[in-house]
Amino acid sequence: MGVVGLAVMGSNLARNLASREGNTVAVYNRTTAKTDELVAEHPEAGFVATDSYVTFAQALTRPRTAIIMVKAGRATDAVIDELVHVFEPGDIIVDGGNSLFTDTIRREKAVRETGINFVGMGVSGGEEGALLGPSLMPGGSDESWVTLGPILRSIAAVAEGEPCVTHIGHDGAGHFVKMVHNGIEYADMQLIAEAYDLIRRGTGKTPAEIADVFAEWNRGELESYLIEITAEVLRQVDAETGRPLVDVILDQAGAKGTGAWTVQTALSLGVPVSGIAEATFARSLSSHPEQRSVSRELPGPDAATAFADDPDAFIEEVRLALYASKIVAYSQGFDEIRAGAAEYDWSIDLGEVAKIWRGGCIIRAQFLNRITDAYRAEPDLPVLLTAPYFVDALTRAQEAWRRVVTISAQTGIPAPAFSSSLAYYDGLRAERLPAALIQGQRDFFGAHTYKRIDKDGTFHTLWSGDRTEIEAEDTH
Ligand code: 2AM
Repeated sequence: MGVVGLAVMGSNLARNLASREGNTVAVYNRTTAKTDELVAEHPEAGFVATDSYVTFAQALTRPRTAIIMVKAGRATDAVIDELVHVFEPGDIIVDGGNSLFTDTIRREKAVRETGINFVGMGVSGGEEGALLGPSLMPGGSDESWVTLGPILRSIAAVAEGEPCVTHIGHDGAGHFVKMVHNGIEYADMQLIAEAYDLIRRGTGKTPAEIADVFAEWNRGELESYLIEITAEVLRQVDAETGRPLVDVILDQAGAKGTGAWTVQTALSLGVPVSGIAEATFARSLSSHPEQRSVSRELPGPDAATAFADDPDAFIEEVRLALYASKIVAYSQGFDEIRAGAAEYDWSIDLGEVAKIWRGGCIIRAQFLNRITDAYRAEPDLPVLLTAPYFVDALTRAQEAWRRVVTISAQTGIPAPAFSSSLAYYDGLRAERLPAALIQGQRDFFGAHTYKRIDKDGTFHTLWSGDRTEIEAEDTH
């Protein structure tokens, strides 16, 4: 098999492939110096270096399998164009980059015409995951999965004895699921960040002390890679200033765009992923120093520090609020996958998706087993958080969750993901929503009509006439 694109992710994935019994890996990179460097640095890998697409194709046994690991976008199209010329029907081109799923749908369709298989594959786990075992989310045809399955199983992370890879669904399904994975990751990170901020300002604890809190949490139901690394980051001391590193890092969060894709797609699908959206917007807000500097004098409560009377009790409430909000974020993310599958005609096993996220990837956590269990018990579960396990957890957490959101509002410590998750939860629970009033307003200004709770049909009130109600055509 072969790998095209030898930046860090591609190099590491190639080394991972080469380290498996029986594999010989051909490598190609546009800039040949990088290929030579990789091959020289890793003689143990036994790479076959190639310096053109023709020699790359010649080096592969058929059906040829090439994994492309280049920058998503135009570079991916450029490489596919080249490979299509040197590959033959039955060969497989895998795009392991962070491609937008609609690009993958387009590319799969175009490549299929040539008889070559195209597989868009989400790869999660960063550089280390690529080297030691990532979580893999391949889409593409059933035919390509027959060849790819064993290869991918051999290089994927292993969680509880099972490789973290499954055939997600056709064409763009793999990249879609990877996209939502990243959106959930944004939400998870934001929630952890809000918890840290509330604890720091609420208890006056130092980052190192809060690191201990997270390390402790990592032994309970919040156990996850993100909680684990949070403790590591908080414990880190800056060598230059001797201050906690977190205090010298500029507080403007970057983003590569997958969170925004998740939210944009959710908007198109009509899925309320409010936790993911708040997390994405929170990064945007942080990254506008010019707006933040002119806003610093806006009125608010005096910045209270160490306001928690009982720090340990407060920390426990924050933990519960974090857990509840996390359940909401995952529930929303799975809702988006369910809606995407319906829209694009993919058959996606949601329980399997949770399973392959247990290892290798950034959101890996024990917690994902509960999601798998929930979908095993009820594959058509309409709202993940209504599964019995999550209802139990939310029942335990909800009072604390409300108190933490209240404290956030009262003290002026922003907790957008905590509060919007709670609002979503209460929206779902509501017996009646003010959506009825919105329907009334829409009917008033645009004759958009409404339905009634007590009889079938579609109605319109003659607002500018005598305000009697008439039966109307259904125009939405
Ligand atoms: P390079 O080393 O020649 O720049 C990440 O940037 C990877 O994508 C690198 O391996 C890079 O190759 C590759 N890449 C970027 N644009 C490319 C293109 N248009 N064609 C082929 N590879 C490209």
